[in-house]
Amino acid sequence: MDSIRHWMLGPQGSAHANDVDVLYMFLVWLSVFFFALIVFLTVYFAWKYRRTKEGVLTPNISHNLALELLWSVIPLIIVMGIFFWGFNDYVRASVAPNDAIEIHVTAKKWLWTFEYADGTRTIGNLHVPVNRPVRLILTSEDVLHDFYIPSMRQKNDVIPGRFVELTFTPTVAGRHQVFCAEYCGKSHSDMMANLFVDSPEVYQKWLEEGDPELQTMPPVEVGKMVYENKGCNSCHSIDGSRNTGPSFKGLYGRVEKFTDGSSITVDENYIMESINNPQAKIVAGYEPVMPTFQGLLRTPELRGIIAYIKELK
Ligand code: HEC
Ligand SMILES: [Cu+2]
Repeated sequence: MDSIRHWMLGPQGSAHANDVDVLYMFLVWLSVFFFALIVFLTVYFAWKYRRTKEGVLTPNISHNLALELLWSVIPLIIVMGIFFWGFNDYVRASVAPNDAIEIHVTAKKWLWTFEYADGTRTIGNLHVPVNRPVRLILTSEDVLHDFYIPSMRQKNDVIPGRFVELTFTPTVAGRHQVFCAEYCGKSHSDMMANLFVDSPEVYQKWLEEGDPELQTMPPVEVGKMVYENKGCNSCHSIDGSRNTGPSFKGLYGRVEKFTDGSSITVDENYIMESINNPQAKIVAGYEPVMPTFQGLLRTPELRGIIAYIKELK
């Protein structure tokens, strides 16, 4: 029986997966039972009430109140039972507990982006710790998508202009597959992501240090990613044009004047300070509006953005 379940539904990975499977398999076996019963009765009655002799008619049975009540009331009870059972499971599988880890998910043709409370942002790889409830808050930047993790028994349409939720408590460590389950254009079938269920230690290390690729990627590329993904690009240009903040072009090595009249030759430490404590020195002619990124950028990311700024001569 269990191998049939496994064959139909795949491995279980979340706390509520077994509830889903038990109800699903109940429906399957109930359907098998009624299918067999109805086929059997159809064949049996066809045989029993077949025409025997020319001119002999089957007695005309038009009505049987007891029978009709029986075959209406029994299915009614079964269907009501299924409704309450399913509704109860649905509510329990849809409501996230208060201590759930919140992660924002953005769908865009044809990528899944994940954003954590600490500002960590990843594309295509979702990391969560094992045995902790997770609450995903999903939206789409373009068309309808559908976030589907078969092993977690969770799936929800992702709708542009709206937030939807999806919650689960992963119980099985390892890699799980995420699919887009709503046709969304040419590369819909490639719109996949990995869900990594980590031990609490591995998860914490990942949160602090990020993907291993971050360590091996050339710093300038990491920096470009930081510039585009962490919002620096909304205030700083890279082509010399003035924005809310000064352009990064030619910044490194330039003599910068500050509102208090002092000045400095821009080096690594000044860039680092500007990121972690932007209010320490305010560039003359600009407003002190830059938010601090203290704790939001990891060491390789800091190294990366500095390398990137140095490249923009
Ligand atoms: C909301 C707008 C805003 C965002 C977002 C922002 N900055 Fe700034 N930044 C400014 C402003 C305004 C200044 C100039 C005033 C000052 O010195 O604080 C500045 C100054 C700087 C300086 C010093 C520039 C100079 O000419 O001396 C650096 C370096 C810098 N930002 C880096 C970054 C990095 C890296 C990011 C992204 C991780 C970032 N900023 C995000 C607004 C922003
Ligand atoms: Cu999609």
